[in-house]
Amino acid sequence: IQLEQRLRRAVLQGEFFLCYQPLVNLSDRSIIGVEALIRWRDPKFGLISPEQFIPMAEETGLIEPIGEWVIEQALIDLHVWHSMGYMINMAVNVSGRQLINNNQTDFDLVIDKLLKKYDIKPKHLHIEITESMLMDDTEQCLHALKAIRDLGMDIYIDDFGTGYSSLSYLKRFPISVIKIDKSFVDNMLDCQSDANLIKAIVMMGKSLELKLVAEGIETEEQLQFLKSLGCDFGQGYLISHPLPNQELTALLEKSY
Ligand code: G
Ligand code: G
Ligand code: NA
Repeated sequence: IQLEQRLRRAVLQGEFFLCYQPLVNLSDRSIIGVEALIRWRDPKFGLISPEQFIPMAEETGLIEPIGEWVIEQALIDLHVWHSMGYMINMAVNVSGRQLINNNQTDFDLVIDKLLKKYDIKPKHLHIEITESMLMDDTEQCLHALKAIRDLGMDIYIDDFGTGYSSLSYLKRFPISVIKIDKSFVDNMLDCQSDANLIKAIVMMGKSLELKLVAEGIETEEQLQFLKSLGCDFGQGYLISHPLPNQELTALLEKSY
């Protein structure tokens, strides 16, 4: 209850900010996009991890205003980068509660309005959802995702391989990108079965004409191995930690 009250206050007082983690092309390490990651700085307790407050936000419905704030702030920053000539993509994490919400407003309409407000093309905004989300309330979820896809946005499936994935979801839902969970990348070079699993995911993704992102790349060896398997894109501390907007701007200036 205490966390819930603090979270309500955080929404009203704007205690959130975003960090952006680059996503690079593994072949030449060029930055093709960023993932927006929310941060909460509580005036008394300091930084609180999204792993601690997102579940509470989902339970209480506060994820709806928080999630909308995330998309708007991400588009405000993306508008700045685009106007500087950095035509990168923006990926935002979206909870099931945002797709299937209570306030009778279709998620795609909310997004469409924000895209127009900040003059961003739908192909530059991507949505990350988790495998487990596809398990819940499938029909409504499918409907909402198709509407987003019809706008021209890409949908990523996050933490792939950790949930109860049924491969049929990949066909049934309008997914264009698979993000291989960092737990597999962590162990890949020491554990043959994790390496084989990644190989299998990459092969399957390719045969379904999906793009592949590996998360949690921390070493040069991991990057080279993933590249040799044919994985398209990568993210991780080797490339960059999640950065506040001004630091991301500096990185873009340095990289181009
Ligand atoms: O950035 P960090 O590693 O602390 O993120 C932890 C988790 O919180 C990740 O799994 C990430 O997907 C989730 N997360 C970060 N930002 C958001 C957000 O804006 N919305 C939702 N729903 N989840 C987020
Ligand atoms: O589940 P999701 O992919 O949204 O999680 C993103 C989280 O992973 C972020 O909180 C980010 O800080 C963290 N992260 C990103 N890159 C790395 C990495 O190379 N190593 C580790 N341990 N965590 C990472
Ligand atoms: Na994510």
